[in-house]
Amino acid sequence: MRIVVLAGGIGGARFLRGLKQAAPDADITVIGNTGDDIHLFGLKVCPDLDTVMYTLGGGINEEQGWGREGETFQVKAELAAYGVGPEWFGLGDRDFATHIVRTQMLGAGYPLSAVTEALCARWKPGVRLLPMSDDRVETHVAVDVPDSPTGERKAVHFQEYWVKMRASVEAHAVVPVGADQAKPAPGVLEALAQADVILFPPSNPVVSIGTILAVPGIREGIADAGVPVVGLSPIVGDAPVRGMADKVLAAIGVESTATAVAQHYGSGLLDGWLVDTVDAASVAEIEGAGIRSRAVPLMMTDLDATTTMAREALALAEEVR
Ligand code: GDP
Ligand code: FO1
Ligand code: CA
Repeated sequence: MRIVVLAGGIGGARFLRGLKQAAPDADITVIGNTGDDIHLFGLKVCPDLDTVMYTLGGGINEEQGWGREGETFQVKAELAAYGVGPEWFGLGDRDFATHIVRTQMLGAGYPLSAVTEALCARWKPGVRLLPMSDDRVETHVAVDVPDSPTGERKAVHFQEYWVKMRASVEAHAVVPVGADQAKPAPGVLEALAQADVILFPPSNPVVSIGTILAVPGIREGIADAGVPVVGLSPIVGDAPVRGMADKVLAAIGVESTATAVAQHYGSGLLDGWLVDTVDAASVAEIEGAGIRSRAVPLMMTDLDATTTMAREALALAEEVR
């Protein structure tokens, strides 16, 4: 079976661990979000690709969910001693090596997809990890300029909004800058066309899956595949399980409920949608919107629970096939 998964960082990566257990013989292609990518200290950092690669390859900091295990921060301290920031983004010494190799290869002319394949040769994630695009896409967030008498707004990089500001102020708009001009990376449309099932893990609907869908051709590729498309809600009991997804959902006028997110994707895109058992009352409304729905436990507390979630997603795909 060929499975294609659209993934952000932590939610996507953790789900993929369960999916690999649930379908050990499947051929899994991951289309990763690159809208979170940022250039720092002259290096290209791809947080979501790295989170998937490290999580599936056994190098992730488990508690944090991003970055390397056993990390140290000597380079960061030395940079700070030179007064070189930003200090709000924690790049560790081990992680730095990944960004150095990536940047060196990009400088030599390799596209991001080839670089990602090369990095994965070390980590062996057990899936084919493709960036959504080889072209630069950067998510920016429109926020108020503090204390502006004229109500001015400015755009900040997604990482500045998420990590530095901790999404503490209202997001007026979320814009995947460059997405409209971006092309799907080599292999992306081919994987969709050959897929037997397409899954949306419990990733951020706006800045992870929404960004991937903003690359022209990907949404069409999913629809044209003509196979079951099943998602799992990242919203449980009217709040994100982790992180501040509610802030970016509000920016696009979507409530933080499992139902609203399903309706946002819509029956034109989604065939099935899993909600958590605490949201069982939403199933009828989601089905009313033309999307088959089931309520099952959706907390990725351990590998067994996550594997069961992946099995439920594959079972729902068979039901709607
Ligand atoms: P990011 O790029 O690191 O933010 O990761 P993703 O976009 O892949 O996933 C983020 C989303 O995962 C958040 O909106 C969380 O609500 C969701 N999430 C994290 N852990 C769980 C979980 O155990 N269950 C569910 N249903 N969602 C989760
Ligand atoms: N997230 C943070 O909250 N603080 C950090 O200092 C931070 C550093 C960082 C370094 C490398 C990397 O791959 C990811 C990192 N993240 C950090 C996570 C990253 O910002 C994620 O993209 C967002 O948390 C949401 O997707
Ligand atoms: Ca992300």
